[in-house]
Amino acid sequence: MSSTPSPSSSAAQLLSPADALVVVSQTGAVRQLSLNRPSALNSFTVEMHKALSSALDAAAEDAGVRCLVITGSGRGFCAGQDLNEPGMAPVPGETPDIAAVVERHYVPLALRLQSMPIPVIAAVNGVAAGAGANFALNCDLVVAARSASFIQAFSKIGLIPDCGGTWLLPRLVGRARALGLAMLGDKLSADDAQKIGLIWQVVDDGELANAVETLAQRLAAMPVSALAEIRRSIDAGQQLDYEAALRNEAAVQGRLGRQADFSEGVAAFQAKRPPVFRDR
Ligand code: T3D
Repeated sequence: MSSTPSPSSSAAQLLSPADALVVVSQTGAVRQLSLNRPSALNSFTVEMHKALSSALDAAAEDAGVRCLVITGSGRGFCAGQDLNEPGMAPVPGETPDIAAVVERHYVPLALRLQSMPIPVIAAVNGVAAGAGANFALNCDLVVAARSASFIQAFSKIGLIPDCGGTWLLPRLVGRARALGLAMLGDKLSADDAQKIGLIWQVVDDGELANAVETLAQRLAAMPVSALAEIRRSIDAGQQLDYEAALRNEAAVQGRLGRQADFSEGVAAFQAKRPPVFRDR
Protein backbone atom coordinates (compact mmCIF):
# COMPACT_ATOMS: atom_id res chain seq x y z
CA MET A 1 0.00 0.00 0.00
CA SER A 2 1.29 3.43 -0.85
CA SER A 3 2.17 5.90 1.84
CA THR A 4 0.13 9.09 1.86
CA PRO A 5 1.65 11.56 -0.57
CA SER A 6 2.76 14.17 1.91
CA PRO A 7 4.20 17.30 0.34
CA SER A 8 7.79 16.16 -0.09
CA SER A 9 9.27 19.61 -0.48
CA SER A 10 10.63 21.20 2.67
CA ALA A 11 8.85 24.39 1.50
CA ALA A 12 5.43 22.81 2.19
CA GLN A 13 3.36 24.90 4.54
CA LEU A 14 0.61 23.44 6.73
CA LEU A 15 -2.52 25.63 6.50
CA SER A 16 -4.78 23.60 8.82
CA PRO A 17 -4.33 21.64 12.04
CA ALA A 18 -2.51 18.38 11.31
CA ASP A 19 -5.48 16.42 12.70
CA ALA A 20 -8.19 18.24 10.68
CA LEU A 21 -10.70 16.13 8.73
CA VAL A 22 -9.22 17.69 5.61
CA VAL A 23 -5.57 18.60 6.06
CA VAL A 24 -4.59 21.56 3.92
CA SER A 25 -1.00 22.27 2.89
CA GLN A 26 0.72 24.27 0.20
CA THR A 27 4.00 24.10 -1.70
CA GLY A 28 4.51 27.15 -3.88
CA ALA A 29 1.31 27.53 -5.92
CA VAL A 30 0.23 23.91 -5.35
CA ARG A 31 -2.35 23.30 -2.66
CA GLN A 32 -2.91 19.80 -1.29
CA LEU A 33 -6.03 18.54 0.48
CA SER A 34 -5.71 15.23 2.35
CA LEU A 35 -8.88 13.50 3.46
CA ASN A 36 -8.08 12.52 7.02
CA ARG A 37 -10.25 9.79 8.53
CA PRO A 38 -7.78 6.96 7.95
CA SER A 39 -9.39 4.52 10.42
CA ALA A 40 -12.53 4.48 8.20
CA LEU A 41 -10.56 4.69 4.94
CA ASN A 42 -11.43 8.41 4.66
CA SER A 43 -15.10 7.65 4.04
CA PHE A 44 -17.34 10.72 3.82
CA THR A 45 -19.20 12.04 6.85
CA VAL A 46 -21.25 15.24 6.93
CA GLU A 47 -18.44 16.98 8.78
CA MET A 48 -15.85 15.86 6.26
CA HIS A 49 -18.08 17.01 3.39
CA LYS A 50 -18.32 20.43 5.06
CA ALA A 51 -14.55 20.64 5.56
CA LEU A 52 -13.90 19.50 1.99
CA SER A 53 -16.42 21.93 0.53
CA SER A 54 -14.81 24.86 2.43
CA ALA A 55 -11.32 23.78 1.40
CA LEU A 56 -12.33 23.50 -2.27
CA ASP A 57 -13.97 26.93 -2.19
CA ALA A 58 -10.92 28.43 -0.49
CA ALA A 59 -8.58 26.95 -3.12
CA ALA A 60 -10.83 28.20 -5.92
CA GLU A 61 -10.90 31.73 -4.50
CA ASP A 62 -7.19 32.05 -3.67
CA ALA A 63 -5.29 33.63 -6.56
CA GLY A 64 -2.08 32.15 -5.14
CA VAL A 65 -3.28 28.60 -5.80
CA ARG A 66 -2.69 27.41 -9.38
CA CYS A 67 -3.08 23.63 -8.99
CA LEU A 68 -4.89 21.44 -6.47
CA VAL A 69 -3.91 17.93 -5.35
CA ILE A 70 -6.39 15.74 -3.50
CA THR A 71 -5.27 12.62 -1.68
CA GLY A 72 -6.06 10.44 1.33
CA SER A 73 -4.33 9.88 4.66
CA GLY A 74 -3.24 6.38 5.59
CA ARG A 75 -3.76 3.31 3.43
CA GLY A 76 -6.94 4.38 1.63
CA PHE A 77 -7.96 7.20 -0.71
CA CYS A 78 -11.68 7.27 0.12
CA ALA A 79 -14.24 4.49 0.73
CA GLY A 80 -17.23 6.62 -0.28
CA GLN A 81 -20.11 7.32 2.05
CA ASP A 82 -19.47 6.39 5.70
CA LEU A 83 -21.96 3.57 6.04
CA ASN A 84 -21.88 3.80 9.84
CA GLU A 85 -22.65 7.49 10.20
CA PRO A 86 -25.85 8.08 12.17
CA GLY A 87 -28.39 9.86 10.00
CA MET A 88 -26.68 8.77 6.80
CA ALA A 89 -26.88 5.00 7.13
CA PRO A 90 -30.24 3.19 7.03
CA VAL A 91 -31.94 2.55 10.37
CA PRO A 92 -34.19 -0.53 10.74
CA GLY A 93 -37.83 0.52 10.55
CA GLU A 94 -37.06 3.87 8.95
CA THR A 95 -36.99 4.78 5.27
CA PRO A 96 -33.66 6.43 4.47
CA ASP A 97 -33.71 9.58 2.35
CA ILE A 98 -30.64 8.86 0.25
CA ALA A 99 -31.71 11.35 -2.40
CA ALA A 100 -31.36 14.12 0.18
CA VAL A 101 -27.86 12.94 1.12
CA VAL A 102 -26.79 12.81 -2.51
CA GLU A 103 -28.36 16.19 -3.34
CA ARG A 104 -26.92 17.86 -0.25
CA HIS A 105 -23.38 16.54 -0.51
CA TYR A 106 -22.41 14.58 -3.63
CA VAL A 107 -24.06 16.74 -6.30
CA PRO A 108 -22.36 19.93 -5.01
CA LEU A 109 -19.05 18.09 -4.65
CA ALA A 110 -19.06 16.90 -8.27
CA LEU A 111 -20.20 20.31 -9.56
CA ARG A 112 -17.55 22.10 -7.50
CA LEU A 113 -14.82 19.90 -8.99
CA GLN A 114 -16.17 20.39 -12.50
CA SER A 115 -16.09 24.18 -12.07
CA MET A 116 -12.69 24.60 -10.40
CA PRO A 117 -10.75 27.46 -12.04
CA ILE A 118 -7.50 25.48 -11.74
CA PRO A 119 -6.39 21.96 -12.65
CA VAL A 120 -7.11 19.29 -10.04
CA ILE A 121 -5.09 16.10 -9.57
CA ALA A 122 -6.33 13.08 -7.61
CA ALA A 123 -3.36 11.32 -6.03
CA VAL A 124 -4.99 7.96 -5.33
CA ASN A 125 -2.84 6.38 -2.63
CA GLY A 126 -5.05 3.35 -1.87
CA VAL A 127 -8.54 1.99 -2.35
CA ALA A 128 -11.10 4.36 -3.89
CA ALA A 129 -14.58 2.87 -3.47
CA GLY A 130 -18.15 4.00 -4.16
CA ALA A 131 -18.44 7.77 -4.19
CA GLY A 132 -14.75 7.82 -3.26
CA ALA A 133 -13.90 6.32 -6.66
CA ASN A 134 -16.10 8.77 -8.53
CA PHE A 135 -14.79 11.66 -6.43
CA ALA A 136 -11.34 10.78 -7.83
CA LEU A 137 -12.68 10.40 -11.38
CA ASN A 138 -14.13 13.92 -11.21
CA CYS A 139 -10.58 15.26 -10.96
CA ASP A 140 -8.76 16.31 -14.13
CA LEU A 141 -5.80 13.95 -13.86
CA VAL A 142 -5.93 10.80 -11.75
CA VAL A 143 -2.53 9.46 -10.73
CA ALA A 144 -2.65 6.24 -8.74
CA ALA A 145 -0.14 4.26 -6.73
CA ARG A 146 0.27 0.78 -8.21
CA SER A 147 -1.28 -0.81 -5.10
CA ALA A 148 -4.38 1.42 -5.30
CA SER A 149 -7.70 0.14 -6.61
CA PHE A 150 -11.07 1.42 -7.84
CA ILE A 151 -14.38 -0.15 -6.84
CA GLN A 152 -17.85 0.86 -8.02
CA ALA A 153 -19.12 -0.58 -4.74
CA PHE A 154 -22.66 0.79 -5.07
CA SER A 155 -24.33 -2.29 -6.57
CA LYS A 156 -23.22 -4.38 -3.59
CA ILE A 157 -25.47 -2.29 -1.34
CA GLY A 158 -28.32 -1.92 -3.83
CA LEU A 159 -27.46 1.51 -5.22
CA ILE A 160 -26.27 3.00 -8.50
CA PRO A 161 -23.03 4.93 -9.06
CA ASP A 162 -23.42 8.52 -7.88
CA CYS A 163 -21.11 11.53 -7.56
CA GLY A 164 -21.17 11.65 -11.37
CA GLY A 165 -20.44 7.96 -11.94
CA THR A 166 -23.24 7.30 -14.44
CA TRP A 167 -22.03 10.25 -16.56
CA LEU A 168 -18.30 9.79 -16.15
CA LEU A 169 -17.89 6.01 -16.47
CA PRO A 170 -19.26 5.49 -20.00
CA ARG A 171 -17.41 8.58 -21.22
CA LEU A 172 -14.13 7.39 -19.74
CA VAL A 173 -14.24 3.69 -20.62
CA GLY A 174 -17.28 3.10 -22.88
CA ARG A 175 -20.70 1.61 -22.13
CA ALA A 176 -19.66 -2.04 -21.98
CA ARG A 177 -16.94 -1.49 -19.40
CA ALA A 178 -19.05 1.06 -17.49
CA LEU A 179 -21.81 -1.50 -17.12
CA GLY A 180 -19.37 -4.25 -16.14
CA LEU A 181 -17.69 -2.10 -13.51
CA ALA A 182 -20.93 -0.69 -12.11
CA MET A 183 -22.98 -3.90 -12.13
CA LEU A 184 -20.33 -6.26 -10.79
CA GLY A 185 -18.67 -3.83 -8.37
CA ASP A 186 -15.38 -5.73 -8.63
CA LYS A 187 -12.07 -4.30 -7.53
CA LEU A 188 -10.14 -2.85 -10.47
CA SER A 189 -6.38 -2.58 -10.00
CA ALA A 190 -4.66 0.72 -10.72
CA ASP A 191 -2.80 -0.91 -13.62
CA ASP A 192 -6.06 -2.15 -15.18
CA ALA A 193 -7.73 1.22 -14.55
CA GLN A 194 -4.95 2.89 -16.49
CA LYS A 195 -5.06 0.27 -19.27
CA ILE A 196 -8.77 0.84 -19.92
CA GLY A 197 -8.46 4.64 -19.80
CA LEU A 198 -10.24 5.16 -16.49
CA ILE A 199 -7.27 7.08 -15.06
CA TRP A 200 -4.27 8.98 -16.39
CA GLN A 201 -1.23 7.36 -14.80
CA VAL A 202 0.05 4.65 -12.45
CA VAL A 203 3.32 4.95 -10.59
CA ASP A 204 5.16 2.75 -8.12
CA ASP A 205 3.92 3.32 -4.58
CA GLY A 206 7.11 4.98 -3.40
CA GLU A 207 7.04 7.36 -6.36
CA LEU A 208 3.50 8.73 -5.88
CA ALA A 209 4.38 11.82 -3.84
CA ASN A 210 7.23 12.90 -6.09
CA ALA A 211 5.40 12.13 -9.33
CA VAL A 212 2.34 14.09 -8.22
CA GLU A 213 4.36 17.02 -6.94
CA THR A 214 6.31 17.23 -10.21
CA LEU A 215 3.11 17.07 -12.24
CA ALA A 216 1.34 19.61 -10.01
CA GLN A 217 4.22 22.11 -10.14
CA ARG A 218 4.32 21.71 -13.93
CA LEU A 219 0.58 22.41 -14.23
CA ALA A 220 0.84 25.36 -11.82
CA ALA A 221 3.36 27.00 -14.14
CA MET A 222 1.05 26.62 -17.15
CA PRO A 223 -1.75 29.00 -18.23
CA VAL A 224 -4.22 27.55 -15.71
CA SER A 225 -7.12 29.64 -16.93
CA ALA A 226 -6.81 27.90 -20.31
CA LEU A 227 -6.50 24.51 -18.60
CA ALA A 228 -9.81 25.09 -16.80
CA GLU A 229 -11.36 26.14 -20.13
CA ILE A 230 -10.07 22.90 -21.69
CA ARG A 231 -11.97 20.91 -19.06
CA ARG A 232 -15.13 22.99 -19.55
CA SER A 233 -15.02 22.70 -23.33
CA ILE A 234 -14.30 18.97 -23.36
CA ASP A 235 -17.15 18.37 -20.93
CA ALA A 236 -19.46 20.70 -22.89
CA GLY A 237 -18.45 18.95 -26.12
CA GLN A 238 -20.01 15.72 -24.81
CA GLN A 239 -23.41 17.40 -25.09
CA LEU A 240 -22.90 19.36 -28.31
CA ASP A 241 -23.12 18.43 -31.97
CA TYR A 242 -19.97 18.95 -34.03
CA GLU A 243 -20.81 22.39 -35.32
CA ALA A 244 -21.83 23.63 -31.88
CA ALA A 245 -18.55 22.29 -30.46
CA LEU A 246 -16.61 24.14 -33.17
CA ARG A 247 -18.47 27.36 -32.37
CA ASN A 248 -17.84 26.87 -28.65
CA GLU A 249 -14.11 26.52 -29.45
CA ALA A 250 -14.21 29.80 -31.36
CA ALA A 251 -15.95 31.61 -28.50
CA VAL A 252 -13.55 30.24 -25.88
CA GLN A 253 -10.50 31.06 -28.02
CA GLY A 254 -11.89 34.57 -28.32
CA ARG A 255 -12.05 34.93 -24.54
CA LEU A 256 -8.62 33.40 -23.96
CA GLY A 257 -7.10 35.47 -26.75
CA ARG A 258 -7.98 38.61 -24.83
CA GLN A 259 -6.21 37.37 -21.68
CA ALA A 260 -2.70 38.31 -20.66
CA ASP A 261 -1.52 34.67 -20.73
CA PHE A 262 -1.98 34.45 -24.50
CA SER A 263 0.07 37.61 -25.05
CA GLU A 264 2.69 36.33 -22.64
CA GLY A 265 2.83 32.89 -24.30
CA VAL A 266 3.33 34.36 -27.76
CA ALA A 267 5.81 36.98 -26.53
CA ALA A 268 7.83 34.30 -24.73
CA PHE A 269 7.81 32.10 -27.86
CA GLN A 270 9.03 34.97 -30.03
CA ALA A 271 11.70 36.02 -27.53
CA LYS A 272 12.77 32.38 -27.02
CA ARG A 273 12.37 32.72 -23.25
CA PRO A 274 10.28 30.77 -20.71
CA PRO A 275 6.78 32.23 -20.25
CA VAL A 276 5.46 33.48 -16.92
CA PHE A 277 1.72 32.89 -16.79
CA ARG A 278 -0.40 34.79 -14.27
CA ASP A 279 -4.07 34.63 -15.36
CA ARG A 280 -6.41 32.63 -13.27
O1 T3D B 1 -26.40 7.71 2.17
C1 T3D B 1 -25.88 7.01 1.29
O2 T3D B 1 -25.44 5.88 1.54
C2 T3D B 1 -25.81 7.55 -0.13
C3 T3D B 1 -24.46 7.74 -0.66
C4 T3D B 1 -23.84 6.77 -1.34
C5 T3D B 1 -22.48 6.98 -1.88
C6 T3D B 1 -21.57 5.79 -1.66
O3 T3D B 1 -20.38 5.99 -1.59
S1 T3D B 1 -22.21 4.24 -1.52
C7 T3D B 1 -20.75 3.20 -1.33
C8 T3D B 1 -20.24 3.21 0.07
N1 T3D B 1 -18.98 2.54 0.18
C9 T3D B 1 -18.85 1.22 0.19
O4 T3D B 1 -19.80 0.47 0.03
C10 T3D B 1 -17.46 0.66 0.46
C11 T3D B 1 -17.44 -0.08 1.80
N2 T3D B 1 -16.11 -0.53 2.10
C12 T3D B 1 -15.57 -1.64 1.56
O5 T3D B 1 -16.17 -2.34 0.77
C13 T3D B 1 -14.20 -2.00 2.02
O6 T3D B 1 -13.93 -1.36 3.22
C14 T3D B 1 -13.12 -1.64 0.99
C15 T3D B 1 -13.22 -2.58 -0.21
C16 T3D B 1 -13.24 -0.19 0.54
C17 T3D B 1 -11.71 -1.83 1.63
O7 T3D B 1 -11.61 -3.14 2.16
P1 T3D B 1 -10.42 -3.49 3.14
O8 T3D B 1 -10.52 -4.96 3.45
O9 T3D B 1 -9.15 -2.99 2.59
O10 T3D B 1 -10.67 -2.63 4.48
P2 T3D B 1 -11.80 -2.86 5.57
O11 T3D B 1 -11.25 -3.73 6.67
O12 T3D B 1 -13.07 -3.28 4.97
O13 T3D B 1 -11.99 -1.37 6.13
C18 T3D B 1 -11.07 -0.80 7.05
C19 T3D B 1 -11.88 -0.01 8.04
O14 T3D B 1 -12.58 1.02 7.35
C20 T3D B 1 -12.97 -0.88 8.70
O15 T3D B 1 -13.16 -0.40 9.99
P3 T3D B 1 -12.71 -1.29 11.27
O16 T3D B 1 -13.41 -2.60 11.18
O17 T3D B 1 -11.21 -1.43 11.12
O18 T3D B 1 -13.10 -0.45 12.45
C21 T3D B 1 -14.19 -0.56 7.86
O19 T3D B 1 -15.40 -0.75 8.56
C22 T3D B 1 -13.97 0.92 7.58
N3 T3D B 1 -14.70 1.34 6.38
C23 T3D B 1 -14.40 1.04 5.12
N4 T3D B 1 -15.30 1.58 4.30
C24 T3D B 1 -16.18 2.23 5.06
C25 T3D B 1 -15.80 2.07 6.40
N5 T3D B 1 -16.50 2.60 7.41
C26 T3D B 1 -17.60 3.29 7.09
N6 T3D B 1 -18.04 3.47 5.82
C27 T3D B 1 -17.36 2.97 4.80
N7 T3D B 1 -17.77 3.19 3.53
